[in-house]
Amino acid sequence: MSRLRFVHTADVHLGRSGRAFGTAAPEHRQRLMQAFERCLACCRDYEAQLLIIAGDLFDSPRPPERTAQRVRSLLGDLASQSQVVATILIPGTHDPIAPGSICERWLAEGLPDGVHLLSVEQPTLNIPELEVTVHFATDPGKLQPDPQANMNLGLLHGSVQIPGLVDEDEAIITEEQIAGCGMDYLALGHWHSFGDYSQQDVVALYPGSPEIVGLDQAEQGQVLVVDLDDEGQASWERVTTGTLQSRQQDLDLADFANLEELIQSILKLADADAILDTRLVGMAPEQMVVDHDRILERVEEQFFRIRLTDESYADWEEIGPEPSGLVAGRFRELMKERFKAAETDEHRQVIQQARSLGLALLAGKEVLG
Ligand SMILES: [Mn+2]
Repeated sequence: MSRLRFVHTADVHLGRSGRAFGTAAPEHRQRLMQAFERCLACCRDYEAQLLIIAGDLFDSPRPPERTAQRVRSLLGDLASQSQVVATILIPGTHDPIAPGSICERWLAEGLPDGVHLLSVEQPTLNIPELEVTVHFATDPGKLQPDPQANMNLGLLHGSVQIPGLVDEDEAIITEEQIAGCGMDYLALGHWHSFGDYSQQDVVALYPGSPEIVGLDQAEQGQVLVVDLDDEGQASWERVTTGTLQSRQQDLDLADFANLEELIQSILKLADADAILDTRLVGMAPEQMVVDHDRILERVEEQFFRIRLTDESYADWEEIGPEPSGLVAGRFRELMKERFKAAETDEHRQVIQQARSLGLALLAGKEVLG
């Protein structure tokens, strides 16, 4: 019985402009590259014979030249520094083979020994040392196993069809196509989180990105180390390659006497590797001005990235009857009317902030700066 060990990654998105990461975008690009390097280290550490990159290695068809050069030389070094016999690349949705693209250039120039970019023109590659044939297809229905090969691996970049969840117009891979593709293993790319879509005796996995690519990803970046034998038995390990961690924290404003206490409690969560999603909930103390810019200014450097969502509210009924003769009382009444007339949450929040600000001003507090 022969056995193959390979590393499967996809969706590395090197060179990403990462606008969602704001000022952390350049550091995010570095983290993506570091995760890719950890993926290569994983090939060495686990003595993998094959490295598979199932599309979107780059974030765009024309990544920064320095990024492309670095990848090329890292992949070239891999063969001499590890047991990896072949590295297999396919184009993805972000890095298609298009005029002027890096993929087109690499096809024209040729790649280092042992590095292969599959294309529609050259969709299959037999690797005699491993008795493996690898296949690329844009249409999963067109995958055809090589009967001479001991093992067949398919590489696809697209979405598995999940009724109600996946748009019809995305590249769709159906369960029937997976079940009937004749491959021993389908190396999927496109989705940024791990997913197991195996059907019958076909193992079909998304490894997810080796590092968190977007703010909505909950899992840490990882790659797959897969063992496959020639009887079609597969086992795999998910190896962490990413350093970023996504976290969520609800903060109930009723727990804080003032803005400073709220800021201090966010600072207690400080973590340079965290993408923190903070949700402000509950009832704000009457005179707390929830000034988002001021909070972010104080805390944002302590995190890789922090997001603030404000879902807090004012419990108007708890305030009770107000003396109508006083300016503050009249102000409260006016704001209450407006709050009740407001039609959107956004509007209600603006009113609530205006109310807190107004009350603080009327109480003679310093609220600006
Ligand atoms: Mn992708």
